[in-house]
Amino acid sequence: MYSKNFLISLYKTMLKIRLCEESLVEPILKGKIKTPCHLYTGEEAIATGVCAALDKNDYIFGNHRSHGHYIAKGGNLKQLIAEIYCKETGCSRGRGGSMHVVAPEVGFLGAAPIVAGTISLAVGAALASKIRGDKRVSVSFFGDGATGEGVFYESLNFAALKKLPIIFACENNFYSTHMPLRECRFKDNIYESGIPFGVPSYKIDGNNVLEVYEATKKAVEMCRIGEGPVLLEFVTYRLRGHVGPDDNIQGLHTDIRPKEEVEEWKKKDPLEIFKTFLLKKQVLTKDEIDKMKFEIESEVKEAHLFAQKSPYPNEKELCKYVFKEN
Ligand SMILES: Cc1ncc(C[n+]2csc(CCOP(=O)(O)OP(=O)(O)O)c2C)c(N)n1
Repeated sequence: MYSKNFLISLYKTMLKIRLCEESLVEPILKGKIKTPCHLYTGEEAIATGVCAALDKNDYIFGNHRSHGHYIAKGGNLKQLIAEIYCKETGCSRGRGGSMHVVAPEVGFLGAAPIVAGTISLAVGAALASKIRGDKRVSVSFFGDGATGEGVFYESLNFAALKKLPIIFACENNFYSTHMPLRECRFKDNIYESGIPFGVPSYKIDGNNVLEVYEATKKAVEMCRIGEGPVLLEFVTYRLRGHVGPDDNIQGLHTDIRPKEEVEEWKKKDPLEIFKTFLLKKQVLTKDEIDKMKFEIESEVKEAHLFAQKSPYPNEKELCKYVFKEN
Protein backbone atom coordinates (compact mmCIF):
# COMPACT_ATOMS: atom_id res chain seq x y z
CA MET A 1 0.00 0.00 0.00
CA TYR A 2 1.20 3.44 -0.89
CA SER A 3 0.63 6.48 1.30
CA LYS A 4 -1.67 9.15 -0.04
CA ASN A 5 1.13 11.70 0.11
CA PHE A 6 3.43 9.50 -1.93
CA LEU A 7 0.85 9.01 -4.69
CA ILE A 8 0.11 12.72 -4.77
CA SER A 9 3.81 13.55 -4.97
CA LEU A 10 4.19 11.26 -7.98
CA TYR A 11 1.30 12.92 -9.78
CA LYS A 12 2.58 16.37 -8.88
CA THR A 13 6.00 15.63 -10.35
CA MET A 14 4.49 14.23 -13.55
CA LEU A 15 2.21 17.23 -13.89
CA LYS A 16 5.09 19.62 -13.25
CA ILE A 17 7.13 18.02 -16.01
CA ARG A 18 4.18 18.10 -18.43
CA LEU A 19 3.31 21.72 -17.71
CA CYS A 20 6.93 22.76 -17.92
CA GLU A 21 7.36 21.05 -21.30
CA GLU A 22 4.13 22.40 -22.73
CA SER A 23 4.96 25.91 -21.52
CA LEU A 24 7.99 25.84 -23.82
CA VAL A 25 5.96 25.26 -26.98
CA GLU A 26 4.90 28.86 -27.60
CA PRO A 27 8.26 30.52 -26.90
CA ILE A 28 9.97 27.91 -29.12
CA LEU A 29 7.56 28.59 -31.99
CA LYS A 30 7.97 32.35 -31.54
CA GLY A 31 11.74 32.00 -31.63
CA LYS A 32 12.17 33.30 -28.10
CA ILE A 33 13.86 30.06 -27.13
CA LYS A 34 16.73 29.35 -29.47
CA THR A 35 18.31 26.24 -28.01
CA PRO A 36 17.13 22.98 -29.65
CA CYS A 37 14.47 21.57 -27.30
CA HIS A 38 13.66 17.87 -27.12
CA LEU A 39 10.40 17.77 -25.22
CA TYR A 40 9.70 14.95 -22.75
CA THR A 41 5.90 15.12 -23.07
CA GLY A 42 4.48 11.60 -22.88
CA GLU A 43 7.45 10.10 -21.05
CA GLU A 44 6.87 11.69 -17.61
CA ALA A 45 6.15 8.44 -15.77
CA ILE A 46 9.70 7.20 -16.33
CA ALA A 47 11.70 10.07 -14.80
CA THR A 48 9.12 10.37 -12.03
CA GLY A 49 8.95 6.68 -11.10
CA VAL A 50 12.71 6.15 -11.33
CA CYS A 51 13.66 9.21 -9.26
CA ALA A 52 11.01 8.44 -6.63
CA ALA A 53 12.90 5.21 -5.92
CA LEU A 54 16.20 7.05 -5.44
CA ASP A 55 17.68 9.03 -2.57
CA LYS A 56 18.75 12.63 -3.04
CA ASN A 57 22.40 11.52 -2.87
CA ASP A 58 22.04 8.98 -5.67
CA TYR A 59 23.32 10.04 -9.05
CA ILE A 60 21.54 10.32 -12.37
CA PHE A 61 22.86 11.13 -15.83
CA GLY A 62 20.64 12.30 -18.69
CA ASN A 63 20.79 12.87 -22.42
CA HIS A 64 19.40 15.43 -24.91
CA ARG A 65 15.82 14.93 -23.60
CA SER A 66 16.41 15.59 -19.92
CA HIS A 67 14.14 18.36 -18.61
CA GLY A 68 12.02 15.64 -16.99
CA HIS A 69 14.99 13.95 -15.36
CA TYR A 70 16.11 17.29 -13.93
CA ILE A 71 12.69 18.10 -12.47
CA ALA A 72 12.09 14.60 -11.10
CA LYS A 73 15.44 14.58 -9.31
CA GLY A 74 14.50 17.85 -7.60
CA GLY A 75 16.35 20.43 -9.71
CA ASN A 76 15.37 24.09 -9.39
CA LEU A 77 12.68 25.02 -11.93
CA LYS A 78 13.70 28.68 -12.38
CA GLN A 79 17.26 27.66 -13.14
CA LEU A 80 16.05 25.06 -15.64
CA ILE A 81 13.87 27.49 -17.57
CA ALA A 82 16.59 30.16 -17.44
CA GLU A 83 19.03 27.65 -18.91
CA ILE A 84 16.60 26.89 -21.72
CA TYR A 85 16.57 30.63 -22.49
CA CYS A 86 20.41 30.47 -22.33
CA LYS A 87 20.55 33.04 -19.53
CA GLU A 88 23.32 33.63 -16.98
CA THR A 89 20.95 32.58 -14.17
CA GLY A 90 20.49 29.12 -15.70
CA CYS A 91 21.69 25.90 -14.12
CA SER A 92 24.63 25.86 -16.56
CA ARG A 93 25.02 29.66 -16.49
CA GLY A 94 23.42 29.89 -19.92
CA ARG A 95 26.38 28.16 -21.58
CA GLY A 96 24.64 24.82 -22.09
CA GLY A 97 21.04 25.30 -23.16
CA SER A 98 18.37 22.62 -23.06
CA MET A 99 20.73 19.71 -23.71
CA HIS A 100 23.30 20.45 -21.00
CA VAL A 101 21.23 20.73 -17.86
CA VAL A 102 22.83 19.82 -14.56
CA ALA A 103 21.92 19.98 -10.87
CA PRO A 104 24.78 18.42 -8.86
CA GLU A 105 23.21 19.66 -5.60
CA VAL A 106 20.50 17.01 -6.04
CA GLY A 107 22.65 14.35 -7.70
CA PHE A 108 21.90 15.15 -11.34
CA LEU A 109 25.46 15.06 -12.58
CA GLY A 110 24.69 16.10 -16.10
CA ALA A 111 23.21 15.63 -19.52
CA ALA A 112 24.78 15.76 -22.98
CA PRO A 113 23.50 15.45 -26.54
CA ILE A 114 26.08 12.93 -27.72
CA VAL A 115 23.87 9.87 -28.09
CA ALA A 116 25.03 7.27 -25.51
CA GLY A 117 27.71 9.75 -24.41
CA THR A 118 26.72 9.79 -20.76
CA ILE A 119 26.36 6.02 -20.28
CA SER A 120 30.07 5.55 -19.63
CA LEU A 121 30.08 8.61 -17.34
CA ALA A 122 27.40 6.98 -15.22
CA VAL A 123 29.49 3.81 -15.11
CA GLY A 124 32.42 5.92 -13.90
CA ALA A 125 30.30 7.45 -11.14
CA ALA A 126 29.13 3.98 -10.09
CA LEU A 127 32.73 2.76 -10.03
CA ALA A 128 33.66 5.71 -7.79
CA SER A 129 30.76 4.89 -5.45
CA LYS A 130 31.87 1.27 -5.25
CA ILE A 131 35.47 2.26 -4.47
CA ARG A 132 34.30 4.74 -1.82
CA GLY A 133 31.75 2.27 -0.46
CA ASP A 134 29.17 5.06 -0.18
CA LYS A 135 26.18 2.88 -1.23
CA ARG A 136 25.06 5.41 -3.82
CA VAL A 137 23.28 4.16 -6.91
CA SER A 138 23.79 5.72 -10.35
CA VAL A 139 21.14 5.77 -13.05
CA SER A 140 21.94 6.27 -16.70
CA PHE A 141 18.97 7.47 -18.77
CA PHE A 142 19.23 6.94 -22.52
CA GLY A 143 16.96 6.29 -25.49
CA ASP A 144 16.49 3.27 -27.73
CA GLY A 145 18.74 5.02 -30.28
CA ALA A 146 21.61 4.90 -27.80
CA THR A 147 21.49 1.10 -27.78
CA GLY A 148 22.90 1.22 -31.31
CA GLU A 149 26.18 2.59 -29.93
CA GLY A 150 28.99 0.24 -28.95
CA VAL A 151 29.63 2.07 -25.69
CA PHE A 152 26.32 0.74 -24.37
CA TYR A 153 27.58 -2.86 -24.62
CA GLU A 154 31.06 -1.98 -23.34
CA SER A 155 29.43 -0.28 -20.36
CA LEU A 156 27.20 -3.29 -19.65
CA ASN A 157 30.23 -5.56 -19.73
CA PHE A 158 32.38 -3.39 -17.48
CA ALA A 159 29.57 -2.71 -15.00
CA ALA A 160 28.79 -6.45 -14.82
CA LEU A 161 32.45 -7.36 -14.45
CA LYS A 162 32.91 -4.97 -11.51
CA LYS A 163 29.39 -5.52 -10.11
CA LEU A 164 28.70 -1.80 -10.11
CA PRO A 165 25.67 -0.12 -8.49
CA ILE A 166 24.22 1.20 -11.73
CA ILE A 167 20.81 1.05 -13.37
CA PHE A 168 20.76 1.27 -17.15
CA ALA A 169 17.40 2.96 -17.81
CA CYS A 170 16.44 2.78 -21.46
CA GLU A 171 13.52 4.98 -22.50
CA ASN A 172 12.29 3.14 -25.56
CA ASN A 173 10.04 5.50 -27.51
CA PHE A 174 10.56 3.51 -30.72
CA TYR A 175 12.28 6.29 -32.67
CA SER A 176 15.77 7.65 -33.03
CA THR A 177 15.01 11.01 -34.69
CA HIS A 178 13.49 9.78 -38.02
CA MET A 179 14.57 6.17 -37.66
CA PRO A 180 12.00 3.65 -36.43
CA LEU A 181 13.49 1.05 -34.12
CA ARG A 182 12.21 -1.77 -36.37
CA GLU A 183 14.46 -0.51 -39.17
CA CYS A 184 17.64 -0.60 -37.14
CA ARG A 185 17.22 -3.50 -34.73
CA PHE A 186 16.93 -7.18 -35.61
CA LYS A 187 14.49 -7.84 -32.76
CA ASP A 188 12.42 -5.62 -30.49
CA ASN A 189 14.38 -6.87 -27.48
CA ILE A 190 16.46 -4.10 -25.99
CA TYR A 191 16.10 -5.45 -22.45
CA GLU A 192 17.68 -8.74 -23.50
CA SER A 193 20.93 -6.88 -24.20
CA GLY A 194 21.91 -7.35 -20.57
CA ILE A 195 21.49 -11.13 -20.60
CA PRO A 196 24.82 -12.09 -22.29
CA PHE A 197 26.55 -10.09 -19.55
CA GLY A 198 24.58 -11.74 -16.76
CA VAL A 199 22.82 -8.44 -16.02
CA PRO A 200 19.26 -8.84 -14.67
CA SER A 201 17.09 -7.22 -17.33
CA TYR A 202 13.41 -6.31 -17.41
CA LYS A 203 10.90 -4.76 -19.80
CA ILE A 204 8.49 -2.38 -18.07
CA ASP A 205 5.43 -0.35 -19.09
CA GLY A 206 7.04 3.08 -19.06
CA ASN A 207 3.65 4.83 -19.10
CA ASN A 208 2.63 3.37 -15.75
CA VAL A 209 4.38 5.32 -13.02
CA LEU A 210 3.77 2.73 -10.29
CA GLU A 211 5.23 -0.06 -12.41
CA VAL A 212 8.24 2.12 -13.15
CA TYR A 213 8.63 2.88 -9.45
CA GLU A 214 8.33 -0.78 -8.37
CA ALA A 215 10.84 -2.02 -10.94
CA THR A 216 13.32 0.71 -10.03
CA LYS A 217 12.89 0.15 -6.30
CA LYS A 218 13.85 -3.52 -6.74
CA ALA A 219 16.78 -2.56 -8.95
CA VAL A 220 17.97 0.00 -6.37
CA GLU A 221 17.78 -2.62 -3.60
CA MET A 222 19.87 -5.00 -5.71
CA CYS A 223 22.45 -2.28 -6.36
CA ARG A 224 22.67 -1.31 -2.68
CA ILE A 225 23.51 -4.88 -1.66
CA GLY A 226 26.12 -5.28 -4.39
CA GLU A 227 23.89 -7.21 -6.80
CA GLY A 228 23.98 -4.55 -9.54
CA PRO A 229 23.99 -3.65 -12.37
CA VAL A 230 20.39 -3.88 -13.63
CA LEU A 231 18.98 -3.03 -17.05
CA LEU A 232 15.43 -1.66 -17.26
CA GLU A 233 13.77 -1.07 -20.62
CA PHE A 234 10.83 1.31 -20.23
CA VAL A 235 8.42 1.21 -23.14
CA THR A 236 6.93 4.62 -23.89
CA TYR A 237 6.20 7.13 -26.65
CA ARG A 238 6.95 10.81 -27.07
CA LEU A 239 3.85 12.85 -27.76
CA ARG A 240 5.80 15.72 -29.37
CA GLY A 241 8.27 15.88 -32.23
CA HIS A 242 11.85 14.73 -31.90
CA VAL A 243 13.11 18.29 -31.55
CA GLY A 244 10.77 21.24 -31.13
CA PRO A 245 7.07 20.78 -30.48
CA ASP A 246 5.88 19.00 -33.62
CA ASP A 247 8.71 18.60 -36.02
CA ASN A 248 11.68 16.42 -36.51
CA ILE A 249 13.26 19.32 -38.33
CA GLN A 250 12.38 22.64 -36.75
CA GLY A 251 10.21 24.94 -38.82
CA LEU A 252 8.79 22.24 -41.10
CA HIS A 253 6.01 19.79 -40.32
CA THR A 254 7.96 16.70 -41.03
CA ASP A 255 7.23 14.33 -38.19
CA ILE A 256 7.36 11.04 -40.03
CA ARG A 257 5.42 8.97 -37.52
CA PRO A 258 2.05 7.65 -38.75
CA LYS A 259 -0.80 9.80 -37.40
CA GLU A 260 -2.78 6.70 -36.32
CA GLU A 261 0.20 5.50 -34.27
CA VAL A 262 0.48 8.85 -32.48
CA GLU A 263 -3.30 8.82 -31.84
CA GLU A 264 -3.10 5.29 -30.38
CA TRP A 265 -0.39 6.36 -27.96
CA LYS A 266 -2.27 9.50 -26.95
CA LYS A 267 -4.82 7.11 -25.45
CA LYS A 268 -2.03 5.74 -23.24
CA ASP A 269 -0.98 9.18 -21.94
CA PRO A 270 0.75 8.40 -18.60
CA LEU A 271 -0.76 11.44 -16.89
CA GLU A 272 -4.28 10.50 -17.87
CA ILE A 273 -3.74 6.88 -16.79
CA PHE A 274 -2.51 7.95 -13.37
CA LYS A 275 -5.13 10.66 -12.96
CA THR A 276 -7.91 8.14 -13.63
CA PHE A 277 -6.35 5.81 -11.06
CA LEU A 278 -6.11 8.55 -8.41
CA LEU A 279 -9.69 9.69 -8.97
CA LYS A 280 -10.98 6.13 -8.86
CA LYS A 281 -9.12 5.40 -5.63
CA GLN A 282 -10.33 8.74 -4.22
CA VAL A 283 -6.77 9.86 -3.54
CA LEU A 284 -7.52 13.20 -5.17
CA THR A 285 -10.71 14.95 -6.28
CA LYS A 286 -11.09 16.78 -9.57
CA ASP A 287 -11.07 20.10 -7.71
CA GLU A 288 -7.83 19.22 -5.96
CA ILE A 289 -6.25 18.31 -9.28
CA ASP A 290 -7.41 21.61 -10.81
CA LYS A 291 -5.94 23.49 -7.86
CA MET A 292 -2.65 21.64 -8.16
CA LYS A 293 -2.57 22.43 -11.88
CA PHE A 294 -3.21 26.11 -11.23
CA GLU A 295 -0.41 26.28 -8.64
CA ILE A 296 2.12 24.56 -10.88
CA GLU A 297 1.12 26.73 -13.85
CA SER A 298 1.79 29.82 -11.73
CA GLU A 299 5.18 28.45 -10.69
CA VAL A 300 6.07 27.73 -14.31
CA LYS A 301 4.93 31.21 -15.43
CA GLU A 302 7.05 32.78 -12.72
CA ALA A 303 10.05 30.76 -13.91
CA HIS A 304 9.54 32.07 -17.48
CA LEU A 305 9.36 35.66 -16.22
CA PHE A 306 12.51 35.13 -14.16
CA ALA A 307 14.26 33.68 -17.22
CA GLN A 308 13.09 36.41 -19.57
CA LYS A 309 14.24 39.15 -17.20
CA SER A 310 17.63 37.53 -16.60
CA PRO A 311 20.68 38.71 -18.56
CA TYR A 312 22.52 36.72 -21.21
CA PRO A 313 26.07 35.75 -20.32
CA ASN A 314 28.62 38.45 -21.03
CA GLU A 315 30.13 37.68 -24.45
CA LYS A 316 33.63 38.14 -23.07
CA GLU A 317 32.94 35.43 -20.51
CA LEU A 318 31.52 32.75 -22.78
CA CYS A 319 34.32 30.33 -21.96
CA LYS A 320 34.02 30.98 -18.23
CA TYR A 321 32.73 27.84 -16.40
CA VAL A 322 33.28 25.78 -19.56
CA PHE A 323 36.78 24.64 -18.64
CA LYS A 324 38.03 24.00 -15.12
CA GLU A 325 40.09 26.91 -13.90
CA ASN A 326 42.69 26.83 -11.16
C1 LIG B 1 26.78 10.09 -31.39
C2 LIG B 1 25.59 10.83 -31.97
N1 LIG B 1 25.06 10.41 -33.14
C3 LIG B 1 23.99 11.05 -33.67
C4 LIG B 1 23.46 12.14 -33.05
C5 LIG B 1 22.22 12.85 -33.61
N2 LIG B 1 21.06 12.52 -32.79
C6 LIG B 1 20.61 13.37 -31.84
S1 LIG B 1 19.31 12.74 -30.98
C7 LIG B 1 19.32 11.33 -31.89
C8 LIG B 1 18.31 10.25 -31.66
C9 LIG B 1 18.38 9.68 -30.32
O1 LIG B 1 17.36 8.74 -30.16
P1 LIG B 1 17.15 8.04 -28.79
O2 LIG B 1 18.47 7.70 -28.19
O3 LIG B 1 16.21 6.93 -29.01
O4 LIG B 1 16.50 9.15 -27.89
P2 LIG B 1 15.11 9.91 -28.10
O5 LIG B 1 15.42 11.15 -28.90
O6 LIG B 1 14.21 8.98 -28.81
O7 LIG B 1 14.65 10.24 -26.73
C10 LIG B 1 20.35 11.35 -32.83
C11 LIG B 1 20.63 10.27 -33.79
C12 LIG B 1 24.05 12.56 -31.84
N3 LIG B 1 23.58 13.60 -31.16
N4 LIG B 1 25.10 11.88 -31.31
